[in-house]
Amino acid sequence: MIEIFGPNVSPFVIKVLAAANYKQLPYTHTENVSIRELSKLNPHTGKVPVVLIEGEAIFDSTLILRQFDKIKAEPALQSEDKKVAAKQRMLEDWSDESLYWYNQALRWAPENEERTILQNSRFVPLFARPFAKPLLRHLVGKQPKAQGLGRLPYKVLLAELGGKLEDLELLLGESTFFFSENPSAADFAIYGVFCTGLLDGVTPDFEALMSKHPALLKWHKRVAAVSGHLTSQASGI
Ligand SMILES: N[C@@H](CCC(=O)N[C@@H](CS)C(=O)NCC(=O)O)C(=O)O
Repeated sequence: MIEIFGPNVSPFVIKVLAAANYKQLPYTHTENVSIRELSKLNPHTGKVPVVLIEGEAIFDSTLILRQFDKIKAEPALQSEDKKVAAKQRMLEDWSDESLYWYNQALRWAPENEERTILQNSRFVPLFARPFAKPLLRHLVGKQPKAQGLGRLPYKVLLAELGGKLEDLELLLGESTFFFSENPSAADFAIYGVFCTGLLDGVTPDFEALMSKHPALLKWHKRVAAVSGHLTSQASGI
């Protein structure tokens, strides 16, 4: 039994759900997890997603996907070709540890912050809703500034993110998925970030940047199709 915890607005939760769907693993999904529940489920990082597999808690989307492959080998979430698999792992990590922060910096920039807070308020318990704004700013909003990208002037941030999308389009080239004809953990990681960027009209500038990359939009639809995942709900397209 696989139990997935974490909200659909998190790129890492989307990554895990999409991968589970692609592998046709049966699971349950609980979107709302209180901070108290989360600290019990995942005392190590206190982050989502966290997944219970036969009662054992696994945290971090990368480790979760690796576990999925152990439970069910096919279809695999990385290539059989070792060199291709190495590139896929690098790209997955870059998406999780770098691309994610461009998106977070964008979401929490003054230009988008109100919409981000509105989108996230539903995860704040009712009794704390009046304090949703300072609470979310404190818990999540300050992170991109601590990481660094949140300190870039908005225009510079947009230009840099635009450059990353151009690079991704070049890396994808004529291939169906990144470095392969089959999707891997790298595709699901980037897919998660794009879904969040395109969700609920929170970051219209991300949508504008994406519209300049029809090949990436087509790829995004391909990943949505193979994972049967959230096509209308989270992909925003
Ligand atoms: N490397 C982790 C990152 C998980 C992560 O940063 N999750 C965010 C939500 S998108 C979170 O839980 N943030 C709350 C916090 O940092 O306390 C993964 O791949 O699962």
